[in-house]
Amino acid sequence: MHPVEIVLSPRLRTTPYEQRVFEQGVKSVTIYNHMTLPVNFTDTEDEYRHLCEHVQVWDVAAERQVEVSGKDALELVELITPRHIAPCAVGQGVYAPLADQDGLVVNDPIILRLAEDRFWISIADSDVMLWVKGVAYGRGMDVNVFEPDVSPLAVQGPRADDLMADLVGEHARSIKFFRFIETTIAGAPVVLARSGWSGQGGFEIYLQDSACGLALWDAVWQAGQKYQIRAGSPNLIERLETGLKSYGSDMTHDDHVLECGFEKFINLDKPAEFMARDSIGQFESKGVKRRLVNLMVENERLPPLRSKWSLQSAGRVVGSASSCAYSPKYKASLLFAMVEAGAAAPGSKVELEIDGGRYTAVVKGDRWQ
Ligand code: THG
Repeated sequence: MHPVEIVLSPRLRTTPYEQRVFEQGVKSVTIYNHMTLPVNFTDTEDEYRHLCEHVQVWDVAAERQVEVSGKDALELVELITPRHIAPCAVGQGVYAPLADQDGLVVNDPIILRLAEDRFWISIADSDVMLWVKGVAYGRGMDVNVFEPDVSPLAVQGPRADDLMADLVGEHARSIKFFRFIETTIAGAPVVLARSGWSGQGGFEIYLQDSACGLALWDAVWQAGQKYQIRAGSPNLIERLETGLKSYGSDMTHDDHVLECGFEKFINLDKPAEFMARDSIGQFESKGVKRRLVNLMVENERLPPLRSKWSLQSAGRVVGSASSCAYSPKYKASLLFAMVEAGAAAPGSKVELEIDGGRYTAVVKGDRWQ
């Protein structure tokens, strides 16, 4: 396949950082929540090595916020996720799958609590706001549901703490994982959280005024000079090594929350009503038919994956793989795949055929052991 250009037009939203992203020589973007999301500046492996050693700034404005505020805000947020949200403190975020009345995954956002009755649902790639507005209307709830002018900029990598301490002060170091503070950077109002889509540590700066995008980028860039900062983006190799699943690829609205490994983010006995309760209860007693698993093909560098790869066992299709990258750390191709429960136990083997080559993949545990 030759490279094909995506035509950027007003139908695809811009980000407040786009000018700097282009100046830094972005080579490829994808479309996420109807907005550009950078993919590569050099190449995935080069960017992976840099991310694991230094610090990068990522334009992740495409991780849009759906704000839910008003008297019934908590009740509405509880209704759309099987995770218990009430214990989440103001100034905290929680990773919480959204699930509909069939238990199917609508999205896998971080939910941030800005006030007792005000939340941001920081979404992956699906049209969450339309669904949430529909639920709120159907229930006659007293809430406001809208997309605020908020654009996250991630600072990720082992030097992120040093950079952020230089930029906003030493107190940045004491922000705990998935906690946030409200502050200003370069005059821009921001929410500063310790979070981000890598296992390398770092922060997400939720810019609350898109007119300040370039000023914010420039301030981060300036502070990053002594730490060899580069422009980057969520990295395919790093996220496979860390086990971060991507909604739309690794799980979709065709998949049940219990099939996607969300058990630890589900509180079936939470006191609040939630839409997926009955479905999850039934699935739990019947047992799931499929599971999202880690697969490893040792010593092979499999090609990039355009559409899902079919997986077989004993001549029968038992699932499909949705993400793949070669990991320098494990000297193996790592994959995420949805497979039949019978083929999902660590140590199980499945076969895949790519461009005439046949490979054996082994199911691995959560941390690739
Ligand atoms: N940042 C923000 N919004 C986002 C993402 C993000 N929205 C979409 C997408 N990414 C949401 N998905 C995830 C998935 C995992 C994590 C964060 C966002 C994550 N998980 C930790 C882990 O797996 O170790 C911790 C989970 C926990 O214990 O709560 O960080 O990146 N703003």
